[in-house]
Amino acid sequence: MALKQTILGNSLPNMPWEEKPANCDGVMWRYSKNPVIDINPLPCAQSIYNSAVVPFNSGFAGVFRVDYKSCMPYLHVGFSDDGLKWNIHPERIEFHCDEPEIATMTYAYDPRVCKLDDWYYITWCNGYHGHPTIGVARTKDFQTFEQLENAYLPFNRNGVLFPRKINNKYIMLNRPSDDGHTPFGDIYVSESPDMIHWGKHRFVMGAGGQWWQGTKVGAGPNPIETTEGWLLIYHGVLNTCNGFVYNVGAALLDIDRPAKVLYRTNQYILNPEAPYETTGKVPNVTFPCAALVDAPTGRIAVYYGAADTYTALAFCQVDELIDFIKLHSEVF
Ligand code: BMA
Repeated sequence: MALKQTILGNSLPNMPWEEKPANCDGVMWRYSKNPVIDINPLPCAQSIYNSAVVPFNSGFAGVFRVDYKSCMPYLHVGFSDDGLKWNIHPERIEFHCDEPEIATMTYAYDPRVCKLDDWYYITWCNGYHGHPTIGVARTKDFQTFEQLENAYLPFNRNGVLFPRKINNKYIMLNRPSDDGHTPFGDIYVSESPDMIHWGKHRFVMGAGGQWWQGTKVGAGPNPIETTEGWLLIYHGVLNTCNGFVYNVGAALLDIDRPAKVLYRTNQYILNPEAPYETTGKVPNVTFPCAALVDAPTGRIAVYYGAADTYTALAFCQVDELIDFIKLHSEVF
C-alpha cells in the first residue's frame, strides 16, 4: 500500500515528539516535561512566551518574545539542538534598517518566523509610535537582521506569512485590532508583490459561532500546506466574568484562494487546563505561534505561550487533526 503523505513539506526526524498518551481523548496532547521555557529565564527578563522556532542548520533557531523587568517586550534570538533546551541570547536583536523612521521600535511581541525563498522572515507586533502594527524583517543566518517596512498602518496584530507565494504573491494573514486588550478581532489576508506594499485585503474568518471563539480570533503558526488545504492553527478567545480565555482551534483554507475557509472547528483543540496555563501573569492563555512538522510521518509540534509566562509544547498528528476538523466543522 502506498504511504499517504498529507503534509507537503520536508522531513524533520529530529523534531521534538512524544506519542499520544493512552489516557488522552483529545486531538492534541501536551509535552510531558512542559514548560519548555520557565519563568525568569534571563537576567533581564521575567518571561519568554508567544515565540517562534524553525529548523535551522542541523538544529533549530527561534525568535523569542522576551518580557523585561520593565514589563516591556522585545525580541531575542535563540538556538537549540533538540528544540527543547534553548540557548537564548541575553541581548535583544539589533535590527538594521535603511529607514531611521521605521527603526523606531517602541516594543516588539508575538513574533512568527517563516522560511520563504532563501530567507527567514520575521513578522511581529511592532510598536510604531506606541501603536501596534506588523513589523517585518528577514535574516539568512540569525546573526544579522534586516528590518523592512511595516506591513500595515496601526492598528494590526498577528501577522502570519504563508510559507510560499500563492499566484506569485506573498501572502500574510493579519488581524486589525486596537491599542489595548482588544475585545474584537477577525482574520484577514493581504498580498504583496515585494514584501513591502501590502494590499488586496480580504476577509478570511471572524469571531463568533461558539463562545470559545466568540470574542476574537487570530492566526497562530504559519499555515501548513497539506493535500486537504492550508492547515491553520489559530487562537479563539472566550469572554468570561474573570476576563478572556485564549483557546486553540484549527481550520483548513483553500490552497489557491486562502481567503476561503473550507472547514473550521466548532470546538477547541487545546484550552487552558494545565497549571502553567491557568496560573501565571495572565491566567488561562494558550497562544500558539509556531509549528515544526515532519511531513512523512505527519507529526506536528506546536509551540505556544502559556499564561503569558511560559513557553510550552503540544503535539498532534496531521491526519487525525484533519479528520477532527472535518468532523467538527462549522463555517460561518
Ligand atoms: C493578546 C496579546 C498576546 C497575549 C494575549 C493574552 O492581546 O497581547 O500577546 O498573549 O493578549 O494576554
